[in-house]
Amino acid sequence: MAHYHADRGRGDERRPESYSVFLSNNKHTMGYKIPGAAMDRVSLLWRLRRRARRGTICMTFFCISMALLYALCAENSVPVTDAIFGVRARTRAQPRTHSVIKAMNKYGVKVSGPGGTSNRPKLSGPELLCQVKEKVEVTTLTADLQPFSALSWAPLLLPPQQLTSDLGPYKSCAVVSSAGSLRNSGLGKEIDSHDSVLRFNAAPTNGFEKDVGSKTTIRLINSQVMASDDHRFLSSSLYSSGVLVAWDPAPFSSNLSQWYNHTDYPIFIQYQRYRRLHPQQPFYILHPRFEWQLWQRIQDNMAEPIQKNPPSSGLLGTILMMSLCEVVHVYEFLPSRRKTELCHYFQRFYDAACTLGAYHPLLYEKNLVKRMNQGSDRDIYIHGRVTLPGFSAMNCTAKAVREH
Ligand code: NCC
Repeated sequence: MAHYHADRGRGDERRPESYSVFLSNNKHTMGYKIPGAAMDRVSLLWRLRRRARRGTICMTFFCISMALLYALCAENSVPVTDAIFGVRARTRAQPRTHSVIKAMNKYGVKVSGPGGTSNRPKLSGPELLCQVKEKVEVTTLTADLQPFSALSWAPLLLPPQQLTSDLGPYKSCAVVSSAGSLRNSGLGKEIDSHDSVLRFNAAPTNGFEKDVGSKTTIRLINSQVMASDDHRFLSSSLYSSGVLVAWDPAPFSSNLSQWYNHTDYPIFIQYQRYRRLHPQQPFYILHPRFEWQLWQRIQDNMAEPIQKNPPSSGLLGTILMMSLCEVVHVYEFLPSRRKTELCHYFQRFYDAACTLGAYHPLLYEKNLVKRMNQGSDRDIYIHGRVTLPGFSAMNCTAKAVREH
C-alpha cells in the first residue's frame, strides 16, 4: 500500500488494470501477499476515485464556462438562453458611448434658453403642455415653399396643403411605440378602438394583432427607413396603406434650401420615387423646424444638457397626434411592468438603448412626456399607457393654467 500512496501523491494516471499489474508484480518483491478480494476492493476504490476526479475537473470546467457566458451576456444585455440558442444580439449603449454621443454636435445645434442647468424654473404638467402647444408648430412641407416652388417635381408631388388641414380632427388617437414591452400586452383591441392610430417605421401589425392591433391610420417614418435597402420602402406592402409622414434630421439653423442640399439620408429622391409609384397615397414630409422646436422644449425643461440630435420618431409622432386629436393615448413609450431590453416587439434583438436612447434624447423625451401625462401612474405601470390632451382640448389662458 506504500506504493499506492506514493503513486497517488505523484498524480499517477495509470489505468486500474495497470495498477493491479503493478501491484501484482510488486507483491512478490515487497515480500507480502494481497488477497484477491482485497485487491478487487482496492482497484474498485481507485476507479471510483479517478471517476470522481474526472467529474470534478469536468464540473470546474463547466462552471468556469458558464460564469464566462453569464458575464458576457450581462455585459451585452443578452439573455443567456438567447446566447446559447444563437439569437442575434447587439451591444447596449455603454455609459462612455453615451457621453461621446452627447458631446457630438453633427447638426450644429446652438444652445440657448434656460435649459441644461438645475436652476431653471420647473414647469407644472399643464404649463408644459401649453408651452409645447404654443412653441411647437406641427407643419409639413407644401409645394409653395422655397425652394420647392422652383423645382419641377415638387408642385406635382408635394401636397398643396398642410397635414393638419387635411387630416382630423379625431376624437381619440393611439400612438403605438415599437417597444419590445408591447409583447404579451394584449392591448390590440384597446389600440384599435381609437379613431386614428399612428405607428412608426417598419413596425408591422400582421401576426402581432393581439398586442398591437391592426389599424394603421398614419405611419411616421424616418429617412433612414426610406433609404435603406433592407426596408424595401418602395415595394413593401407595409407602407402602401394609410397616410405616410416622413422626416429627416436637418441642420439646426438651416433654411429649407440648405437642408434640401444636405439631407441626412436621400429623403427627397426616395419621396419622389415613392410618390410616382403610389400617386394616390397621401404622403407628407415634416418641416424640420418642427423637430428642432420640439428639441428646444425638451432642452429648456431639463436640468442637464441633452443629446444635440433631433427627438425620436416617438415624440414627433406623439406631438403630431396632439395637433390632430382631442385625446392621445401613447402606448409603451413610458415602459410598463413588461419593460424589457428587447428592442422591438417584432424582432428578437436586444439593446437597452432602444428604450433609453443613445442618438436620440429619448430619456429626456420620456421625462417630458411623464410630466405631461394626465393619466395615472398605475396606467403606465400596468398598461404602458400615457394620456395626453390634444391641443384643441387645452385651455391655455393664464388663469386656467394657474388654477390647474
Ligand atoms: O426603433 P424605432 O425608432 O423605429 O421605434 C419607434 C419609436 O418607438 C419608441 N421606442 C422604440 C423602441 C423601444 N424599445 N422603446 C421606445 O420607446 C421610440 O420613441 C422610437 O422613436 C426612430 O425614432 O425613428 C427610431 O428608428 C430606428 C430605426 O431607424 C428604424 O427602426 C428602422 O430600422 C432607430 N434605430 C437605429 O437607427 C438603429 C432608432 O434609433 C430610432
